[in-house]
Amino acid sequence: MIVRIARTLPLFAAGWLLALSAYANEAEHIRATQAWIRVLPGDLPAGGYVVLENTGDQPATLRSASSARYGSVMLHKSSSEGGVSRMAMVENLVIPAHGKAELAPGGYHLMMSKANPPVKAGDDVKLTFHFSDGSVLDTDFAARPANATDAGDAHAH
Ligand SMILES: [Cu+2]
Repeated sequence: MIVRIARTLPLFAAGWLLALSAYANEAEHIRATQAWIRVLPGDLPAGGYVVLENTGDQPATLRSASSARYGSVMLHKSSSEGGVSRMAMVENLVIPAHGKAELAPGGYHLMMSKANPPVKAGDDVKLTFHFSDGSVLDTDFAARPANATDAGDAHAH
């Protein structure tokens, strides 16, 4: 009996650890590129844009983002209906296996406000993405001026 328990327990523990590590790794498979922020004048919220690429065999679900620099970071989606543009909060953004999700002007974006200290064009701002399994991914965003339409040369490597 003792022998049987001794043999079973390590196997059980190993299987449990394997399952846990296979599960808690959404962020490991995500590559963030072309990360930039459009800084608007005054207290207007800034838009955050990035391409999230999933190199894994499982979909990854982005739940939220945060930053030490901004008091508030929200995941939004813009849409336009009959010439009227709207924004809605997004609970989840799924990045398909071997696919990507693009956060770009006019679509999904991060909406960031309450910057402290204020963010100006040329700054690098760290944001953290939070995935549904609790894993996180830190990404540096290049702050660009209000008239910018893409990541520019700053993070085009
Ligand atoms: Cu928004």
